[in-house]
Amino acid sequence: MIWAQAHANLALVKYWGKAAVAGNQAANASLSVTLDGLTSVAGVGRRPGGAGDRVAWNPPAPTAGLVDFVARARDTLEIRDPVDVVVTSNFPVGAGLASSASAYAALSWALAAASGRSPAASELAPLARIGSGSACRSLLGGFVEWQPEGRTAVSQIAPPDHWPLSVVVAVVREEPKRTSSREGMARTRASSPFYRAWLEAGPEDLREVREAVLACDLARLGPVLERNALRMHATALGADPPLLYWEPATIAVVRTVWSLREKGVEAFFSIDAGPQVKVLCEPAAADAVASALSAVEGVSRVLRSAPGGAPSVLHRPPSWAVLPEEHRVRPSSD
Ligand code: 2P0
Repeated sequence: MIWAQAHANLALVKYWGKAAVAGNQAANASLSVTLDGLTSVAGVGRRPGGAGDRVAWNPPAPTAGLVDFVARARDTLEIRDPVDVVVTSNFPVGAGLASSASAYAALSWALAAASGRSPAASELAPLARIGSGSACRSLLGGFVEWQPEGRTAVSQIAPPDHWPLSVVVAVVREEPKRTSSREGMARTRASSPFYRAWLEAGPEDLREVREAVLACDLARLGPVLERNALRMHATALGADPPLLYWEPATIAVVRTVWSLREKGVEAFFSIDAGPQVKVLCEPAAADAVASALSAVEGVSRVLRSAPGGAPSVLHRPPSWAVLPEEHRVRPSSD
């Protein structure tokens, strides 16, 4: 098996809407930070003479999309042998923590390595996007911009050590979300009267966030971060039927962040297509933020992260990887 890992990413400016469903082409530009510690691992093994691809997603998740993706990827990368594929993550899957982004970035990376290639992130991006649009941003470390087609698709605007931010994630629901991002985006585009305004407001948010990131200016980034996330959810709430990704604890965490700021703690939130709340702060404030979020009723756990690096090939899967029996690494095999 060839193993690769990739990290999740948090969009500071959200991708919400597609110009084209085929290949998950974004309708709007987005900007993310790759998150160290929220990691997916993919293993790919070629099986010359095998009857067909075999895929496993641990913890178990629907694999139909994964099977189609592997077939497309083998075609693109000219891998003629059937493959064994296993994908696993060290955080809740399908719950609005960008698990599909890290999973498809890791899998694209592992498949490219299995094909004997080492393409640049921008070359691999169209493939990773087929699995999950936001996966193309996880092909790079640090702060990453994804421009809609016609311009350079993904590019790093700053490396991970440019700004050692802390990202504290309040997990309020571990189960998979009720409506996928894919369905949510399609419904929003088709039925929300606010969708056009969302797209029109995007370039200004992107410009401000890019400048704030380059200047490492949290006081400037924070208000735009919150505004962009809330506008994405407002647009989705305007869909018919409406999309409500929040739980009561989501709002309780938002209010906690606002009250921390009133007490002088510089912390700002973002929320993706799920109920979890991600809070950005300087590292010196991370302990205070984590302890305040842990105390909110309904928060099941708090994860801590920081800007992370690009995907990489691993010699063996990490010890946390939950793998089917045949892929487990036994101590004696080292
Ligand atoms: C983002 N999200 O920019 C936005 C914010 C969720 C909310 O990208 O349909 O799994 O596979 O392209 O990439 C999640 O959507 O959707 C996402 P598809 P994806 O991070």
